[in-house]
Amino acid sequence: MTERTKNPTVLAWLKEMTDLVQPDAVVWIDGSETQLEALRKEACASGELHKLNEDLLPGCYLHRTALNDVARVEHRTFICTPTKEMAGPTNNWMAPEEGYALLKGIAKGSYKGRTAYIIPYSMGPVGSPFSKVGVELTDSIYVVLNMAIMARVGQAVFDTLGDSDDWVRGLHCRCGIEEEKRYICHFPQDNTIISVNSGYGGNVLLGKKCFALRIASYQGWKEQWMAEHMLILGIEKPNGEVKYICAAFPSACGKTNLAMLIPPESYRKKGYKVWCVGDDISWIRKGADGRLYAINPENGFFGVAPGTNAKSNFNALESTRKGTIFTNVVLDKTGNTVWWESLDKNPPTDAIDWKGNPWNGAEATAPGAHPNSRFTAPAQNCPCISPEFENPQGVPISAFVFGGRRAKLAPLVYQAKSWNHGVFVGSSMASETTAAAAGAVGVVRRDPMAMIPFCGYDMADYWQHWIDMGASVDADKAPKVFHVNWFRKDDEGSFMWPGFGDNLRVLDWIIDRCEGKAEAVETPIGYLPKAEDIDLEGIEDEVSADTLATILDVDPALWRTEAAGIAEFYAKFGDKVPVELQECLATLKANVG
Ligand code: OXD
Ligand code: MN
Repeated sequence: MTERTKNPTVLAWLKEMTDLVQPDAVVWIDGSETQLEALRKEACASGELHKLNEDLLPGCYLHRTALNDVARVEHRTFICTPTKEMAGPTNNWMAPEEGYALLKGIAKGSYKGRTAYIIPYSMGPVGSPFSKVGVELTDSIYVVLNMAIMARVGQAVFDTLGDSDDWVRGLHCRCGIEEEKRYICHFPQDNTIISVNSGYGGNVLLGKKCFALRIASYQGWKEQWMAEHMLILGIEKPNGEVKYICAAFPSACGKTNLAMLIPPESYRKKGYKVWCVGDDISWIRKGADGRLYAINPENGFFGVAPGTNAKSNFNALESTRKGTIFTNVVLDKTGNTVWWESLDKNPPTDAIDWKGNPWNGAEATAPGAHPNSRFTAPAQNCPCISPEFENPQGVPISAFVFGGRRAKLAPLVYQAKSWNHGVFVGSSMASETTAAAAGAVGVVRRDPMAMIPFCGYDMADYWQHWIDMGASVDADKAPKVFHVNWFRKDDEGSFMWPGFGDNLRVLDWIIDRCEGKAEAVETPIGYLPKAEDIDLEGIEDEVSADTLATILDVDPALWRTEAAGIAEFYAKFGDKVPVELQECLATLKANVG
């Protein structure tokens, strides 16, 4: 094989891995369109991909995973730190030697009869001071083609890496897609990820959750930067100034929708615009001017298809109209296009469902697309992609926003009183379960900073890292921290806030607070807007003054229960919870008394 790099650490690792998995052939991915197109053709010939209507969906493909392999598998995801304590109470842990022995045993010889693809990729623009390199070895063309959308892939990556040892090793082996032998293991001390027996996105596109969150959160802790499960959006005010927000939400809270929102008409008329920098992950560093800057390390969107439609997220839908890979959605045989639940009211009648069976949307009793079916779409397709998307220096962050689904508790928005109080707010973030997830509805699940499944080390150390990052920037330069809740419900169970594009009304107040342009009311939990400072022009019929007052209220009795819930959650971390956060909890308890 012609080697594409002279990096001795890359070559040594590839030799060790190929000796282990024993492929029939080895292909270096150079990122060229010619090579990718040849792979698409090969995958179509083997049935791994299905080419969609070139006129309606140019360059788009459909893939179906195995029926037992449709989502991330948190219970089979492990952090393999030298001790269990280092992984903390919220991660599954395996000793590194045990992890390597088990996974190498499974991987051994698993590429026999198959081709090994070597994918050099950069998370972040190639050469940016924020960016990091990974090399993924995979036996799946689907993985190669998805990685080529989600990351910057190709020869330029090896060229910038040079002889450096600062790169993340990722071995992916499809094996037999056996559920009971599926493992996703992370070795933060070795910059290594091994994933076996899956072909589903989050488990196998190793640059995404595995590297850009689990390994990178650990790297950030050691190197004084942050890897966060946050979208990044820019709000352009009528005067042309753009302010950037990073926001973290647990799943099923509309993160991709917020990242690409379309301003309400009254805001559009005034000249507001929203720019999407990223919908899932932020890497954050201190800039030369002492402010915090963020990049989106990804190059595409791996979004959930069902629920995406022209009303909920026009920009996401537009992003999927070319160069996109769809996974586990419905194939409309008539037009050779795709469909998913809630795309529109016209499900195809002559179709194939995600399982590969004939499906008639007019009569079907079961969904045609898997609820976790996905699109992998290039970020550059997004009509509101930020002009700063490729900026190697990132964008300056004015505010961090945390959120969750709370039917009665959290007000529409509140501001933390300080950076450390903001860390407390993020650490106690929670969502109530919806009918979309298995199990009881309305159960409070804590998901600090939306990082529970993605933090590569002890979460209490991670909170301390947040506190330390805040201390490293001057107080007047630190982003302000907020909490939002789009999901307050009335006594009949109806949502009280319209959400979607109207969430800009709340983000607008947030930006005004950051600029010192809006006043606030001090409450036991933080600063709340004055009702008159939330602009309701155009939605006065939907959100009455009484409704707004209700979703801006703070009920001490509910917050007493919440404080007890936070204390119970913190108890899991023993005496590792930073004293600053314990103090915030004590203050909250005293305030709601
Ligand atoms: C995702 C997730 O797919 O957070 O982005 O699960
Ligand atoms: Mn995510």
